[in-house]
Amino acid sequence: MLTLFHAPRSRSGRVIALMNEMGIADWIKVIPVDVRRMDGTGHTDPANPHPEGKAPALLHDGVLITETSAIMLYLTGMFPATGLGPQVGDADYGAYLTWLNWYNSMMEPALICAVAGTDHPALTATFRGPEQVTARIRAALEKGPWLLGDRFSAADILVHSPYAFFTQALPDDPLIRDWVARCQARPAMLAAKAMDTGLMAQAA
Ligand SMILES: N[C@@H](CCC(=O)N[C@@H](CS)C(=O)NCC(=O)O)C(=O)O
Repeated sequence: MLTLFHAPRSRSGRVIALMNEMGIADWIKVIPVDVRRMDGTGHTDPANPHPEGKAPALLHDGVLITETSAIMLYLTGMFPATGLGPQVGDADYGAYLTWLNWYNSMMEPALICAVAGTDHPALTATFRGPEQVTARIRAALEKGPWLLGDRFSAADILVHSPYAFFTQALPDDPLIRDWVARCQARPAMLAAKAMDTGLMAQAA
Protein backbone atom coordinates (compact mmCIF):
# COMPACT_ATOMS: atom_id res chain seq x y z
CA MET A 1 0.00 0.00 0.00
CA LEU A 2 2.77 2.46 1.01
CA THR A 3 6.22 2.27 -0.57
CA LEU A 4 9.14 4.47 0.41
CA PHE A 5 12.07 4.92 -1.96
CA HIS A 6 14.98 5.47 0.36
CA ALA A 7 18.65 6.22 -0.23
CA PRO A 8 20.84 5.26 2.75
CA ARG A 9 22.55 8.18 4.49
CA SER A 10 20.50 10.82 2.74
CA ARG A 11 17.58 13.11 3.49
CA SER A 12 15.23 10.12 3.30
CA GLY A 13 16.66 8.80 6.59
CA ARG A 14 14.41 11.39 8.23
CA VAL A 15 11.34 9.57 6.93
CA ILE A 16 12.72 6.24 8.18
CA ALA A 17 13.23 7.84 11.62
CA LEU A 18 9.66 9.18 11.51
CA MET A 19 8.27 5.76 10.54
CA ASN A 20 10.14 4.25 13.48
CA GLU A 21 8.87 6.92 15.86
CA MET A 22 5.31 6.32 14.64
CA GLY A 23 5.60 2.54 14.88
CA ILE A 24 4.32 2.16 11.31
CA ALA A 25 7.34 0.47 9.74
CA ASP A 26 5.25 -2.69 9.11
CA TRP A 27 2.91 -0.64 6.91
CA ILE A 28 5.60 0.69 4.62
CA LYS A 29 7.70 -1.24 2.14
CA VAL A 30 11.14 0.35 1.90
CA ILE A 31 12.88 0.12 -1.47
CA PRO A 32 16.54 1.18 -1.35
CA VAL A 33 17.58 3.32 -4.33
CA ASP A 34 20.80 4.93 -5.43
CA VAL A 35 21.04 8.72 -5.82
CA ARG A 36 23.67 11.10 -7.16
CA ARG A 37 25.79 12.30 -4.25
CA MET A 38 27.53 15.62 -3.75
CA ASP A 39 30.92 13.86 -3.91
CA GLY A 40 30.19 12.69 -7.46
CA THR A 41 29.38 9.08 -6.51
CA GLY A 42 26.04 7.38 -7.15
CA HIS A 43 23.69 7.62 -10.08
CA THR A 44 20.06 8.40 -10.78
CA ASP A 45 18.27 5.13 -10.17
CA PRO A 46 15.74 4.11 -12.83
CA ALA A 47 13.81 2.26 -10.09
CA ASN A 48 13.10 5.56 -8.33
CA PRO A 49 9.83 7.23 -9.43
CA HIS A 50 10.91 10.67 -8.09
CA PRO A 51 10.80 13.05 -11.09
CA GLU A 52 14.22 14.47 -10.17
CA GLY A 53 15.70 11.12 -9.17
CA LYS A 54 15.92 12.24 -5.54
CA ALA A 55 15.10 10.54 -2.26
CA PRO A 56 12.77 10.34 -0.47
CA ALA A 57 9.72 9.48 -2.56
CA LEU A 58 6.56 7.87 -1.20
CA LEU A 59 4.09 5.95 -3.32
CA HIS A 60 0.61 5.37 -1.92
CA ASP A 61 -1.84 3.43 -4.09
CA GLY A 62 -0.32 4.91 -7.25
CA VAL A 63 -0.06 8.47 -5.88
CA LEU A 64 3.47 9.85 -5.65
CA ILE A 65 4.45 12.20 -2.83
CA THR A 66 7.85 13.91 -2.86
CA GLU A 67 9.56 16.41 -0.55
CA THR A 68 10.36 15.22 2.97
CA SER A 69 8.05 17.74 4.63
CA ALA A 70 5.11 16.74 2.40
CA ILE A 71 5.76 13.06 3.15
CA MET A 72 5.87 13.87 6.87
CA LEU A 73 2.56 15.73 6.69
CA TYR A 74 1.06 12.93 4.65
CA LEU A 75 2.10 10.20 7.08
CA THR A 76 1.28 12.11 10.26
CA GLY A 77 -2.12 12.92 8.75
CA MET A 78 -2.70 9.34 7.70
CA PHE A 79 -1.82 7.93 11.14
CA PRO A 80 -2.98 10.69 13.53
CA ALA A 81 -3.17 8.41 16.57
CA THR A 82 0.62 8.06 16.55
CA GLY A 83 0.80 11.66 17.83
CA LEU A 84 3.85 12.67 15.76
CA GLY A 85 2.02 15.54 14.06
CA PRO A 86 -0.78 17.79 15.36
CA GLN A 87 -3.95 17.67 13.28
CA VAL A 88 -6.40 20.35 12.10
CA GLY A 89 -8.18 21.75 15.15
CA ASP A 90 -5.20 21.13 17.46
CA ALA A 91 -3.70 24.29 19.00
CA ASP A 92 -0.24 23.19 17.79
CA TYR A 93 -1.30 22.61 14.18
CA GLY A 94 -0.34 26.08 12.92
CA ALA A 95 3.10 25.92 14.51
CA TYR A 96 3.62 22.42 13.09
CA LEU A 97 2.80 23.54 9.52
CA THR A 98 4.95 26.62 9.99
CA TRP A 99 8.05 24.65 11.06
CA LEU A 100 7.76 22.15 8.19
CA ASN A 101 7.39 24.93 5.61
CA TRP A 102 9.88 27.30 7.20
CA TYR A 103 12.44 24.51 7.02
CA ASN A 104 12.05 24.33 3.21
CA SER A 105 11.71 27.98 2.44
CA MET A 106 14.13 29.57 4.90
CA MET A 107 16.32 27.22 6.91
CA GLU A 108 17.68 24.83 4.31
CA PRO A 109 18.37 27.54 1.68
CA ALA A 110 20.05 29.79 4.28
CA LEU A 111 22.31 27.00 5.56
CA ILE A 112 23.16 25.73 2.08
CA CYS A 113 24.13 29.25 0.95
CA ALA A 114 26.33 29.56 4.07
CA VAL A 115 27.98 26.15 3.59
CA ALA A 116 28.56 26.97 -0.10
CA GLY A 117 30.04 30.36 0.85
CA THR A 118 27.56 32.13 -1.42
CA ASP A 119 26.62 35.69 -0.57
CA HIS A 120 24.29 37.96 -2.55
CA PRO A 121 21.76 40.62 -1.46
CA ALA A 122 18.95 38.71 -3.19
CA LEU A 123 19.79 35.58 -1.19
CA THR A 124 20.00 37.34 2.18
CA ALA A 125 16.86 39.37 1.46
CA THR A 126 14.97 36.16 0.73
CA PHE A 127 16.43 33.59 3.11
CA ARG A 128 18.19 35.71 5.76
CA GLY A 129 21.14 33.78 7.20
CA PRO A 130 22.32 31.23 9.76
CA GLU A 131 22.09 33.71 12.67
CA GLN A 132 18.41 34.34 12.02
CA VAL A 133 17.84 30.60 11.67
CA THR A 134 19.51 30.01 15.03
CA ALA A 135 17.51 32.82 16.67
CA ARG A 136 14.19 31.40 15.53
CA ILE A 137 14.97 27.87 16.74
CA ARG A 138 16.42 29.18 19.99
CA ALA A 139 13.24 31.16 20.72
CA ALA A 140 11.19 27.94 20.43
CA LEU A 141 13.62 25.84 22.46
CA GLU A 142 13.68 28.37 25.29
CA LYS A 143 10.13 27.13 25.96
CA GLY A 144 11.11 23.61 24.78
CA PRO A 145 12.25 20.99 25.21
CA TRP A 146 10.99 20.48 21.62
CA LEU A 147 9.96 22.89 18.87
CA LEU A 148 6.31 22.46 19.84
CA GLY A 149 7.03 22.70 23.56
CA ASP A 150 6.44 19.49 25.50
CA ARG A 151 5.55 17.59 22.40
CA PHE A 152 8.15 15.85 20.21
CA SER A 153 6.99 15.87 16.57
CA ALA A 154 8.05 15.27 13.00
CA ALA A 155 9.10 18.94 12.98
CA ASP A 156 11.99 18.12 15.35
CA ILE A 157 13.12 15.28 13.08
CA LEU A 158 13.14 17.58 10.06
CA VAL A 159 14.45 20.84 11.50
CA HIS A 160 17.33 19.41 13.54
CA SER A 161 18.56 17.32 10.58
CA PRO A 162 20.84 19.79 8.74
CA TYR A 163 22.82 20.30 11.94
CA ALA A 164 23.41 16.54 12.05
CA PHE A 165 24.37 16.40 8.33
CA PHE A 166 26.44 19.58 8.19
CA THR A 167 28.05 19.64 11.61
CA GLN A 168 29.99 22.77 10.56
CA ALA A 169 26.62 24.58 10.50
CA LEU A 170 25.81 23.62 14.12
CA PRO A 171 25.85 26.86 16.13
CA ASP A 172 27.88 27.14 19.30
CA ASP A 173 24.72 27.33 21.38
CA PRO A 174 24.18 24.76 24.16
CA LEU A 175 20.40 24.93 23.85
CA ILE A 176 20.53 23.98 20.16
CA ARG A 177 23.38 21.49 20.58
CA ASP A 178 21.51 19.65 23.37
CA TRP A 179 18.33 19.51 21.27
CA VAL A 180 20.24 18.10 18.27
CA ALA A 181 21.90 15.53 20.55
CA ARG A 182 18.52 14.57 22.06
CA CYS A 183 17.01 14.12 18.59
CA GLN A 184 19.99 12.06 17.43
CA ALA A 185 19.90 9.82 20.53
CA ARG A 186 16.27 8.77 20.13
CA PRO A 187 15.90 5.01 19.57
CA ALA A 188 13.99 5.65 16.32
CA MET A 189 16.92 7.66 14.96
CA LEU A 190 19.48 5.08 16.08
CA ALA A 191 17.41 2.35 14.40
CA ALA A 192 17.29 4.40 11.17
CA LYS A 193 21.08 4.75 11.23
CA ALA A 194 21.54 1.02 11.93
CA MET A 195 19.31 0.23 8.96
CA ASP A 196 21.46 2.43 6.72
CA THR A 197 24.62 0.74 7.96
CA GLY A 198 23.10 -2.61 6.96
CA LEU A 199 22.01 -1.31 3.55
CA MET A 200 25.45 0.19 2.86
CA ALA A 201 27.13 -3.09 3.82
CA GLN A 202 24.81 -5.02 1.49
CA ALA A 203 25.51 -2.62 -1.38
CA ALA A 204 29.32 -2.79 -0.91
N1 LIG B 1 13.82 18.97 -0.90
C1 LIG B 1 13.98 17.54 -1.07
C2 LIG B 1 15.44 17.24 -1.30
C3 LIG B 1 15.70 15.79 -1.60
C4 LIG B 1 17.19 15.60 -1.97
O1 LIG B 1 17.83 16.53 -2.50
N2 LIG B 1 17.70 14.39 -1.73
C5 LIG B 1 19.06 14.11 -2.11
C6 LIG B 1 19.69 13.12 -1.16
S1 LIG B 1 20.12 13.89 0.36
C7 LIG B 1 19.04 13.44 -3.48
O2 LIG B 1 18.23 12.56 -3.69
N3 LIG B 1 19.94 13.84 -4.39
C8 LIG B 1 20.08 13.22 -5.65
C9 LIG B 1 19.97 14.17 -6.79
O3 LIG B 1 19.80 15.36 -6.56
O4 LIG B 1 20.05 13.71 -7.94
C10 LIG B 1 13.44 16.80 0.17
O5 LIG B 1 13.57 17.33 1.28
O6 LIG B 1 12.90 15.70 0.05
